Amino acid sequence: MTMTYKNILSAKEEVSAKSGINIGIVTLNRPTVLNALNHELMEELVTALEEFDRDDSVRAIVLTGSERAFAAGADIKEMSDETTVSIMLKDRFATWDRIKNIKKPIIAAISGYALGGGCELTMMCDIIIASESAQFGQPEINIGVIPGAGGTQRMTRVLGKYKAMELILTGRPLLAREAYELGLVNKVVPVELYLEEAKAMAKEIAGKSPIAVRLAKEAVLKSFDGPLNEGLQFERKNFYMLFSSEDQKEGMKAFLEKRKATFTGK
Ligand code: DAK
Repeated sequence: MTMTYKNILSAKEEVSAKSGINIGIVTLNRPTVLNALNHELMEELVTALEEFDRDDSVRAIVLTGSERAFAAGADIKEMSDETTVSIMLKDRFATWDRIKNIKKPIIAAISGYALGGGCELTMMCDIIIASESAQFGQPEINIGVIPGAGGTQRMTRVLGKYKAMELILTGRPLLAREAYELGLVNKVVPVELYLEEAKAMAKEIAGKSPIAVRLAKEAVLKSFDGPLNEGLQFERKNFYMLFSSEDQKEGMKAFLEKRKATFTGK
């Protein structure tokens, strides 16, 4: 059963008629504040993502906002009166950390503002499709703080030290084309198409072996964690593991028999 939420929308879409295979779509929905990420929205978002992660019929997830804004950051109103002690004790990052544990691929469909926490949330996704109007930035410096939900780390890993330093110290956003050239987004498409493009990518991935997709995502993310050799060993272990799946047998057999594979996720 799909739950109803106050600050987000959550829906499933079938990959093809009667396939029984779905993609999940989560839409941030606080339009009056440009989808500012308050705690209630983040709790709902994580609940919806975890629900899709548990649902065997869902093979990939699209995360999106509105045409005007994916999210203009964490909710500044909610944060403004916090003190060091109060913000530490609330431990709101625990909610954000749960997104790291989502095993299915998350494709971000971004239009308009993806700023501050909105940019950090985008960078927690696995693939990023942007509309021509998208802009990505970490403007926290303008309100006297720094990125807190991973921006200094994830942006630096993608853009390198100098570009990340410039963006984080000036607060200036990157426009979609520039973000594409620098490798922060996978694809830039006209505004009318960004959501469709992200759904198409999700549906393409949904046709693959879910067990191989899961282990591939895990292995790619592992490359951010530590030394190359450790990552290579981790990748190899996942590769070996797939040879005990039925999907590996079916995938290779189908190739040799020149037919399309039918994956069951076993
Ligand atoms: N928070 C709260 N309200 C926001 C908001 C935000 N981040 N961004 C926009 N709004 C509200 C505006 O106040 C306005 O509300 P009303 O005045 O109509 O009541 C409404 O959305 C429309 O915004 P504007 O009138 O400003 O619209 P414009 O088109 O003129 O400007 C803008 C759009 C995106 C350039 C501007 O709104 C803007 O600069 N927004 C703030 C961007 C920003 O500084 N973002 C970074 C926030 S700091 C954490 C996790 C994450 C974070 C921190 C902690 N924990 C788990 C503890 C992350 C921190 C951040 O993201």
